[in-house]
Order: sequence, then structure tokens, then C-alpha cells
Amino acid sequence: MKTRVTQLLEIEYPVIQGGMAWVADYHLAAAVSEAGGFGIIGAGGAPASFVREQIIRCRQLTNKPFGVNIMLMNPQAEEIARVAVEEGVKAVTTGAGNPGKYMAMWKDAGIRVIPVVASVAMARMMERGGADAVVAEGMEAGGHIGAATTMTLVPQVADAVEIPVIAAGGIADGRGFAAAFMLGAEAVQMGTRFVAAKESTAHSKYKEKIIAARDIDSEVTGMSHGHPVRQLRNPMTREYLRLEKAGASFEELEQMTLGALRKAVVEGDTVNGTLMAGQSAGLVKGELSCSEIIREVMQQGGNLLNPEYRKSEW
Ligand code: TUI
Repeated sequence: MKTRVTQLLEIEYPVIQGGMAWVADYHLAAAVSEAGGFGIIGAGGAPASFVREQIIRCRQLTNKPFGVNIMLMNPQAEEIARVAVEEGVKAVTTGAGNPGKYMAMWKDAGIRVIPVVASVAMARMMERGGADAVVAEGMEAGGHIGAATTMTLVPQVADAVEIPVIAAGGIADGRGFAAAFMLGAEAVQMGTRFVAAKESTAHSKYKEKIIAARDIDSEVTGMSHGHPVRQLRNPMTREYLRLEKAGASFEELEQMTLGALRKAVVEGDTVNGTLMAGQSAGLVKGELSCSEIIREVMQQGGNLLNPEYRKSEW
């Protein structure tokens, strides 16, 4: 299937894997790219040296293009931005901030720049700054989120910019894929579905929680201090929300979640860990390989779209 995004990234299918901190390592990224999608190494809060190592290892597993996601709140974001240039990755996606100051450097190096945005204003700003595409991520997504839903954000971003739009947030199967295209997207990004992939090195207990999750099993913490994070409900979120309601300070709450994502992903601590996941966890029914996931999404999504979808060639 051909869209402006498959052409931009030189991939077979318009399916992009989210750059999830701790989860999106070179194993997952290489598996998604090998399956014809676009794999992404998530830098999260990692140091630049770790990200470089991940890129090198990914290249040993696949000759296909892949990218790096830079979480802009990482204190080493600037160094990682340079590592992406030095290692010559195909594309950079960014999250949780404005990547404006790095864009010229990436463009000069021929890297495709795809900021993740949660608003129309940010999408417009990114287009003016030279972005090649944007990921419009709705609040159904896991992790750090904005306020708009995917259903409302994607068409408004698609109307506001000329560059291609990639839909994210709440998409986990072919129905979500087809719906995203109907809203004006030319690719989808999925995170939660790939956390539970066979090639994902996330702890089995974390994967099991995603697979067992129902529609209403996620919570948003941190709303009161402007850092909303969607994750699966567990004793940690219950305590966090209790403290937040009681007026606990940002610092106090931060202390509670320090290292909690690692606890969930690496140690499988489902009690004290942050089990980041989107609302689409309720759609994830089992642990499939990346290739099986992409094949299923494309088959179901393609059947739903064809022949109505006119922007793409089949
Ligand atoms: O970035 C994400 N999702 C994330 S980042 C992350 S790491 C983390 N770990 C613990 C606590 C908090 C975060 C986990 N999940 N998605 C992309 C995204 N970007 N969603 C929303 C935004 C965003 C928000 C504000 C993008 C730009 C923005 O601009 C603000 C500004 O600078 O004007």
C-alpha cells in the first residue's frame, strides 16, 4: 500500500511503531521494520551512548529503514539529537515538547523529521519549521498525552497542514487503521499493540496486564500538574490519584513515580510500576509477532477501506 508516508519512509506498509520508553528497543524496532512497517527506537530517558548502541544493534538485525524517538524532556535530548545525525537514521520522531531547535540540523542531514503533536497549533508550527509529517496523537494513547481525542484531532490536523498526518492513540487493529484513513491520516502509529508483540522484550507480566485489560482499565495521573500520563490502573495509580486529590505537590508525586516505568517494563512489577498503555489495551487479545500484527491490521484495514480510499494506490 502506497501513501505519502510509505514513500517518505521507504516502507511497505503505513504502520509505524510508537517510540515507547524502555519498551521500544532495537529488538522491537528491527522486527517491525523487517515486517514492512517502520520500527522506532525509543530513547525515553536513556543517555545518548545507550541510544547510539541501540541504533548500531538495530542495524545488525535489519537493512530496512528505522527511526529514533526523542523524548524532549530527557536532559540528554540535545546529545541524542546529534547521535541521530551521526548514525544517520532514516527518521526522528519527537515527543513531549517542541523540537524546533533541532529541526534545521536534522533536515541538513537528510533525516525525515516527524514530531508527535497533540494540538492543531503545534502541528502548524511544526510544518512551518520544516517537518516532513506529523503524528497527531489523541488522548486515548498511553504515556504522556494531550487533551484532544484522536477522532477530533486527526481531521483537524489534516485540514490545517499540507504535510502527511499519521494518526495515533486508540488504534490497535484494522478497524482503527481504516478509521484513521477516513479521518485523513496516511499512516497509523501503534504503541500498546506492539508492547504485547512477541519480539517486545517488555516483561511478560506487563504484557499479560495489557492483554487482560478491558476498555475502562486505564487511568490518567498527573492531570493537576499538567503532565497527564495514561497507564493501567493498579495500586500505584490508586495511591497517586489519592495523593493528587489531597493536593500533594508536584515534587512529592514525582518522587513516587521515579523509576516506576522501568519497574513495570523490566521487572514486571505490576503493583508499584507504571504500566503505561493506551485505551486500546482492551483491543489487544494476545501476543502476536510484529509480522502477524502488521499482516492482520493491513488485511482487515485494507478490506474495510477498499475501494473507498482514494489517496492510496493498492
Ligand atoms: O511523548 C509522548 N508520550 C510519552 S513521553 C513519555 S516519557 C514520560 N515518562 C514519565 C512521565 C512522563 C513522561 C511517555 N509517554 N507522546 C507524544 C506527545 N507529545 N504527547 C503529547 C505531546 C506534546 C505535548 C506538548 C507535544 C508537544 C507539546 O508541546 C509543548 C510545548 O513545548 O509547547
